[in-house]
Amino acid sequence: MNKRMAYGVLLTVLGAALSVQGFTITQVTNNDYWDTDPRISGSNVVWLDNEEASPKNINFFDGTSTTKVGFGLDPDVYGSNVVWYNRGIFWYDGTSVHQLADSSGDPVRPQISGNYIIWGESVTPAQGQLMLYDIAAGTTSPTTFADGAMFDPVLSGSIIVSAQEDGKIMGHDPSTGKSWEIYDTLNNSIQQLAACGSNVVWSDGGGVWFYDGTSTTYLGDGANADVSDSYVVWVKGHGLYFYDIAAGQTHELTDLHAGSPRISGSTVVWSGNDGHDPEIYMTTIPEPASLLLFLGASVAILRRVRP
Ligand SMILES: [Ca+2]
Ligand SMILES: [Ca+2]
Repeated sequence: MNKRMAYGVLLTVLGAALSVQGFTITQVTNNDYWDTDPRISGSNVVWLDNEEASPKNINFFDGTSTTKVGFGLDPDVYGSNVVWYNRGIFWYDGTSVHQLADSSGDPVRPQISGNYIIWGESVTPAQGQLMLYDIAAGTTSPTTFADGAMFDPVLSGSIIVSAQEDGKIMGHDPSTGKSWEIYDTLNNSIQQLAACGSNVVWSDGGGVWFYDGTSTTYLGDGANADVSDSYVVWVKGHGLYFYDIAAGQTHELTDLHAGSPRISGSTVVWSGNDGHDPEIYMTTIPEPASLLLFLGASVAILRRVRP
């Protein structure tokens, strides 16, 4: 490689690095009614709309087209599976809809990930009961794994992560029945827990905290955080922020009245106001860490060809 070629490589990489600031944002919806509560799995997105007053439509976007799969609240998505609440718990398996629970247990907030669907039931009003549907086995059973009331249980892969009232964040593997302490926050006001692999985020009512399996980082003011294997996203004021875990850096993604961000890998979805009503937006965060590695390699090439 001659010197001119080496400079060419370097300039190309700098151009790519500069474009990191410019996100390509896709507007998934464009209408006159409210589109809210997005959830994402890969590039598949679900959300609610209030085109009809009530119940709300459950929309499923597969990256190309949108299908209305049901009516209700609290949608969640995993691959082409969708779950939601509508005086019971419903599951769309990509082809057909199944009812997993009726209204008798007062079920709430279904979630799906890996082999499981979970939801809460307030059979005993003082303490919620977590229910578990095993997709492979086709069975539903109550699951209890931690002392004290559980808050915001979430599914991460096939692991249930929840906060206890004493501030401990616990993990539970339904396939083995084993439970363990992930991290003791020493804080009894944990809200809005989210988890992905060994990454856990939560809000304490004032700001956003991130635990990577080893150490804890306070990310600053904000709420409604979500985490993937590479990034944390959250809302602060009217803006949407993300934290690049590998780089240890925080960036603003958009300041356009964004809310309810969710992330899968490096793809972020949120509900933002278009000036009239909320729409669903998504973007993929560029990968500055890998670009920097590439830039480092190019600088090394440049040094080598200098006399
Ligand atoms: Ca609109
Ligand atoms: Ca809309």
